[in-house]
Amino acid sequence: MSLPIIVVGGSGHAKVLVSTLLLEHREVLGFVDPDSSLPPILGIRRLGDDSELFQHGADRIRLVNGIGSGRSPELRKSVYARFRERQYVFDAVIHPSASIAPDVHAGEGLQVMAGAIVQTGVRLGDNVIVNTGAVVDHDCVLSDHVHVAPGATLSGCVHLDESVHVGTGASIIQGIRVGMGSTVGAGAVVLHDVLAGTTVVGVPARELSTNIRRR
Ligand code: JB3
Repeated sequence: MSLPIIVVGGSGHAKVLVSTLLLEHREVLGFVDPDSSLPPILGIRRLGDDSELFQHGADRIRLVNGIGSGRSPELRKSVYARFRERQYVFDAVIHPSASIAPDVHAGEGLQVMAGAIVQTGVRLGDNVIVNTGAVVDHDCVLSDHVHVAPGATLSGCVHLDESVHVGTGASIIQGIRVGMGSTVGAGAVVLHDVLAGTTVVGVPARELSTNIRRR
């Protein structure tokens, strides 16, 4: 039997998740968010801030990470780490219209939104988002805390290191590696490997900035 859920965060990303959870007839107790002005989400109310969570034992509830990676990818990762340290478990949220090959290996707290496709041989780390209508083709590797935004396409054998953000509608050709913490801008077409800590934009994608010092 599945345990009731509390969603961490109460804005846009949380709304999409709550919508899917309700579609799947999951019991959602509420959401926690420091912003007390937030209205209910599809009838699901704010319970309080994160301290409210600790009223519920880690063995009694499951969490869903409702923080996207829009403004700060680090926030989503730090919220995940903070609650995992205290033994809370994050449930997966998979929209029923998503297509996921049976041999896909997924870590904890996977989120796959409506219409997304995850092909055979793919390996997904913890706290990964494959957002609405994104395509992750065969044998890709998505490390922990990766976000593939709506409509982005990864061809076969693409490797995204930890905390990579692939922007809306971006495309990455087969066999490319994107280094840790890098960002691929919306609509970019990536034809070459991307070093860690780098932002690439455009068609074909070129480096916009990097936080890595090179000689
Ligand atoms: O593009 C799409 C389809 N979705 C975007 C998603 C991936 O990322 C979406 O449009 C947004 O760009 C973004 O969604 P998110 O994270 O819902 O956006 P934002 O409006 O920035 O909301 C973050 C929420 O996290 C706010 O309500 C904050 O108050 C809340 N928050 C910040 N720190 C926190 C904490 N909530 C909790 N529980 N704990 C915190 O420490």
